[in-house]
Amino acid sequence: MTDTAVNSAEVSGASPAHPLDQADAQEYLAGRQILADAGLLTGSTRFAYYGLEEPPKPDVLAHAEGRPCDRRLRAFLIDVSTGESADVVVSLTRGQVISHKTLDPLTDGRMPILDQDFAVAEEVVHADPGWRAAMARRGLTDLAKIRACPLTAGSYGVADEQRRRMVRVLAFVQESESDLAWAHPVDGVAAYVDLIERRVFKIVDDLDLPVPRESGDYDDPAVRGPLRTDLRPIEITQPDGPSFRLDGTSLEWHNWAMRIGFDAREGLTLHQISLNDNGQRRPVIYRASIPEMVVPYGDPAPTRYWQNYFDTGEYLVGKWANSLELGCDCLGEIAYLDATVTDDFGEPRLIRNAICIHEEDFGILWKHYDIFSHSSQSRRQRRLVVSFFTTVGNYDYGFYWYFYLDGTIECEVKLTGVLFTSAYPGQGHPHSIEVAPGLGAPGHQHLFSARLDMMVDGQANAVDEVDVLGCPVGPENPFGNALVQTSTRLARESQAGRRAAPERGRTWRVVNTEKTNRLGQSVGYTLYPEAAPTLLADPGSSLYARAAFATNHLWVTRYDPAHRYPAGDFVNQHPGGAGLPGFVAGDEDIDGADIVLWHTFGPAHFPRPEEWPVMPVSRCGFTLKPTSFYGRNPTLDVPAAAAAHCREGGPGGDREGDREGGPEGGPEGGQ
Ligand SMILES: [Cu+2]
Repeated sequence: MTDTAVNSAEVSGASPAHPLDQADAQEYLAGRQILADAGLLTGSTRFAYYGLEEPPKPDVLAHAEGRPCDRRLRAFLIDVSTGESADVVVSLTRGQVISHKTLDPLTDGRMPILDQDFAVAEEVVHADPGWRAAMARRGLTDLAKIRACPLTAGSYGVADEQRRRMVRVLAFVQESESDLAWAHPVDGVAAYVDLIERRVFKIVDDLDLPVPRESGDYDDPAVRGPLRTDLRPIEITQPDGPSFRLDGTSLEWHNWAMRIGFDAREGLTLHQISLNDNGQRRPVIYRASIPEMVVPYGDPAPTRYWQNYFDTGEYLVGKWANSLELGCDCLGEIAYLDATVTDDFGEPRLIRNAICIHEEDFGILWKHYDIFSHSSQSRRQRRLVVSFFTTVGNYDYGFYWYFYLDGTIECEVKLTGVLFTSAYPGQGHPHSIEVAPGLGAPGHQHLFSARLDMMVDGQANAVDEVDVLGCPVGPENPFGNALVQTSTRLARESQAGRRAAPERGRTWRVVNTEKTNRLGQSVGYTLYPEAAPTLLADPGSSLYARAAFATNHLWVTRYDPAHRYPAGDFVNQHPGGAGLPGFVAGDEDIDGADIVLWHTFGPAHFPRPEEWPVMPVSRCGFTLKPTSFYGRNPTLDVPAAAAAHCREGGPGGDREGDREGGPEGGPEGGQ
């Protein structure tokens, strides 16, 4: 095992190599200086977000032909003494502020949670006599043992809430430094904190259930028991090194090429994903990311009905990315990329080893024993993995993108960490599951939105909804066995808000309207959804308007550089209606256009006791497969594994001379 970490701070110099490269520390500082020179930074200014303002797609594509791109940064600035907020873009190239928009929080929403809000919320509730009295009534007087969790407030049309930058605070008891506070929720008390006035303006003290006692300290021998001793080592070795090549942020592996980006809000971003097809570079996706997720909880209790966290738009998942450890988080021949984000003051902070890149054996690619020729052939699949992990409060999310030898792309989110808990109200409670004595875990959903800026063999793309149907008995189908595949073009944005239909095997095919394969079929890539429920909250609920993106599995929009976030730019306390409903309001033509797919996925999660006190990884995601993109199986050129017995083949099988010196003939073998 070797750690071949590439330090992005070292590779990026004064001018970045590519317009999509992450902003580096020097650039953040230079942008900060421009903001300061423009008089936009005072002692009470904080950066709620600071990141690269990517050039629009036409500019990036023109850059490949030598046209330079303006290098820009976007900053969300908030004055924490007044709450005044502004969305500002600076040009590093021109050394000036390009745009400055002051937000109206009642209609535009508010800035995401700041780092300092965690400390402020705890300080404020600890100092509040009403909250202390509520704790004391429950026998909790040692404030040092009470953790306060600042939770985004949502928007419920309450005037006294709308006018404030606020969080709602739930409390947990942490008995000792290593104790898992989530095991001891102080249920029934919610403090509403005004983050600008720095005070509690309301306390909801609703019910009095005992604080669950059982320890959740999963690393405590008294809780976990003795460690298993029968797990023998598994080591992954690639004696000749991995088959990918990382040059700065440009990544190549077998026929795949792409650029790796990272953003404080979205986390990992993938750009200009393409395939080499016999020397021809064929684009597939211009940009792929997961720019939003929401976790709505389903407990209607007065102290919980508002629990629905937009982890990306409200907390910024990229900012909370983990530094990954070789041998623990990532196994094998790993390359890492660092990420640079900034703190509340716009000062750069390096997250070492934020992005993990490696390749994996993935079992059988294809296999056949032929009963007539007696040829026996088998090839092994492998995949390139690009991933990062982030921690948002109690939950940890791993975002994994997989690229396979046969052109398949997969996105998988790994959900782990600790369940959000409540005191369990008693047997038969319909909205939560008892996961430890007296400890409840409310049912909830995790709804992710993937933004897939498609470019299948060029920019003239369209989406067909493809269903599979059985046919009734009739003159053309006398025995009732007929199957048909139906294909319906989603020609306008208003027709492209769609839901999965597992009973029809529904998929969505992105086709190029100008190019065909050797069989005359439109070249395409098919999106295979997992078809978990869309947003289950009532259509009349506040959340339904705020998370409108999650009410469909699919949306298709015409490319617009301003359409980046499916729940809008400023999600925190936004009253609703931003993002996708607005993007499709113009009902643009999307047939043969430059289009973006937005795909909602993720589970409805009623926890199991086996997910307590720390949750084994649960997975969700989606798959994209080439469909008529090629004219036949594109992996016939993958050589058999190197082991001699893998190369034997039957009488009509393995042919001499085909096995040496192939570009993908890396050592591989075994099961
Ligand atoms: Cu969950």
